[in-house]
Amino acid sequence: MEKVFITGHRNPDLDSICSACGYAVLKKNTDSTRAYIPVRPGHLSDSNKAILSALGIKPPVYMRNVYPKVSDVMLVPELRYRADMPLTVLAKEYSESNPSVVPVFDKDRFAGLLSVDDITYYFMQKLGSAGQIKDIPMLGELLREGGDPLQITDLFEDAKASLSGSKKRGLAVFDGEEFAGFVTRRCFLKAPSYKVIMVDHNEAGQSIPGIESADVIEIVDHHRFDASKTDLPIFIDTEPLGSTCTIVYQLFLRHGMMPDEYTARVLLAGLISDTLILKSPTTTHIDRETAAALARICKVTTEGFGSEMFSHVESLSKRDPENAILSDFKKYNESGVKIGIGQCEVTTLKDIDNYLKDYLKCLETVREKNGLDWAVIMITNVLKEHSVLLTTGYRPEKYLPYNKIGDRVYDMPGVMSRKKQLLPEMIYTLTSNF
Ligand SMILES: [Mn+2]
Repeated sequence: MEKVFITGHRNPDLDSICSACGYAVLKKNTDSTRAYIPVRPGHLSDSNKAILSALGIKPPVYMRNVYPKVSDVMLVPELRYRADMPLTVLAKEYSESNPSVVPVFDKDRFAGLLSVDDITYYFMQKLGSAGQIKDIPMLGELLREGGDPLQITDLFEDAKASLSGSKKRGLAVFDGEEFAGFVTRRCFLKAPSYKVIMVDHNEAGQSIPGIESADVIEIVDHHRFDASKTDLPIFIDTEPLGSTCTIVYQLFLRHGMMPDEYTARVLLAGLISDTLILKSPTTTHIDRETAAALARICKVTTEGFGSEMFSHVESLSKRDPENAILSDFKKYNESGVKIGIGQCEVTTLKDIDNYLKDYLKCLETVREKNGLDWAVIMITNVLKEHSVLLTTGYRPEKYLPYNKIGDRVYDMPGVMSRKKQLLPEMIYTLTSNF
């Protein structure tokens, strides 16, 4: 069955994780012709791991990239020819399909790929030295040095280059130590592309590596729209709602379906997390109604569910700064300026002096490592609707409309949303001529 991978953005937050899982359930319910597999292209933060495990939610599998791999094009032999078989056993196969290579086995162990060149070479050598051929050789006698074998996870393009750079007609493919199949030049005529549904993001730069070589067949998102051009018409549902999980629930309704209790809990977790317990200004009445409906299915209250969730959030003083900053870090390119904005949720800002210095220092490292002009992190108290902004030194920083409360530190009471509140202000400082 054809596989479709459903992925959120690279730094998977709970909305990304949960909308991918929830949408996979809806897709399975509405289309049985394909296998829908939720994946995550990045690692979960410790807090999110703790939240998911407390809620009994299984995170999607990690997927490194969607570049086509050797395993997508390799051939798996139907028959296993053994080294102690005479060449005559190949006569039928050669007259029917004229294979360029045939894998040969020594009992169960892979012995080598036998190519038509090897056979020709053997007979030419014999004719050259003896002037005639008396015996029919065994397959094992015909084998010569093979090229370097590939691994099933090798990328299509790399493998194609290895094969075309060698004199061989084919290369063996291994899964670790085990023989898995082989490739010939014909396998590389056309690169296969993975089918992908993007949720909770639509920009290729934030997506799973290799997205440019994939077929994006759907987008379900609630961010500003900056998607790549597609070859075919595709299903797109982007709405300015508080979470992608809200949109996924609305899509359940559109199909005349209700999520089961587990899926409702998954969607509610993403919704509560992205809207910061419905307090973020990104929250709409549709988010509130959706949260209420999902809470009813799970037999919980939104508030109770939210406080339980956020009680698993670790204090920033206990976390590794780089890890914390990067756990929910988004990059933007605005008027040629490369910006990175991280957001960390906390349940108090009182202990901020304990870690402020370390985080400011680390923010500079993060900026440098990522080739950014400007990096900031907003530390948001989700219970009090209050954030503090730490920033690297960057000239327009002083035009931000917030109270400076320390060197490269700003107070942002009431600011909860990176997307709706902070990012527009940062863009404004960049595009205005002060
Ligand atoms: Mn989201």
